Amino acid sequence: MAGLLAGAMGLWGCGITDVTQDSEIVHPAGEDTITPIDDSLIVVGVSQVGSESVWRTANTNSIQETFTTESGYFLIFENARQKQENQIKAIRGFISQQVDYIVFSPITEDGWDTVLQEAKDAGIPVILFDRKLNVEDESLYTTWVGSDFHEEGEKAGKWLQDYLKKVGREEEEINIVELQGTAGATAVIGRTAGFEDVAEHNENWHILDRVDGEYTTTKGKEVMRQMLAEYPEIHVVVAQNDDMMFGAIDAIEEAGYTTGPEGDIIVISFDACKNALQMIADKQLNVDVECNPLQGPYIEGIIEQLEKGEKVERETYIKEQVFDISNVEESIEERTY
Ligand code: GYE
Repeated sequence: MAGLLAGAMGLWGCGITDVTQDSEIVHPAGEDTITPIDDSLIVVGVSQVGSESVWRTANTNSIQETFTTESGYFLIFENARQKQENQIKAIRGFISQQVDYIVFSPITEDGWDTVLQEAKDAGIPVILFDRKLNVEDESLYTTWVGSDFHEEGEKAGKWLQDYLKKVGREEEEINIVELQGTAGATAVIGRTAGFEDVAEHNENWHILDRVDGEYTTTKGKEVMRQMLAEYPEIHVVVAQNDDMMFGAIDAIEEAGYTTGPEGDIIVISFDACKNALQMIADKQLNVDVECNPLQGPYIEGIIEQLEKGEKVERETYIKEQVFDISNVEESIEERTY
């Protein structure tokens, strides 16, 4: 167990830790607050990507609700606010505090070798959740848990293929635009490639553009507006998360078009949060490929195994489904995020 102090001045170099409003340990700016780590608990340092989306908030909540003192954990939670340098800083902080486990979702895939070597040298196991990373030495992390993003992209493509057939449009020329999330993130790489694999087999599909919408509603709306101005005929919008989809549909409606099964533009989304599922029921959105953010219990399961000295799987994929008008009703009620 770690016997040091969480967020102690000096350990972090510049005085105030970069913590979130969601943080378990808060050090208000200017105050020399020190929260002692409880040695009897398992100390887990979590570096989260940010708070860009509904998905991310649900993911954070799941982690914070799992790693409680009642369950035997001392959680140090850091929000990197979309910056890799903040994640690296947080991980270095976890190392100097001698946490028992470093848990993080890498914002993008590259650039982790040095800091993870430092974690390895300190003997601290690294558990990745949600996104993956590229390192030369695979032993720099213990395990990963998250979604099969390539499969998610493929599911979106296959849904479109089946749908166009069903409505008798499989021979038509289909213009598609994609709104992508954070450049270099695993979810973007996988969803884009998975969709592309299906698109390749449909010669009448034309991917006109792929634009970075940063996974946010504001940016999603902005880039959708630009694409509507640039391309006279868009038949399908693929938004790589719900937040960008909300913004895109706003922009489409403001431009005088409609969306959904009875509308002008087919809209495909990812994540499947409650509001998006409701939009399927309301026939505003065609389909949503689920990405499950409730990963806290999976991470805890891995830590329990490691605590017992058991070998863990190198990768754990979470099961997910596809929602459209045919199956959405029964799932809206039980959705918690
Ligand atoms: O789809 C998006 C979030 O990495 C799976 O990041 C995650 C993605 C998710 O901000 O909403």
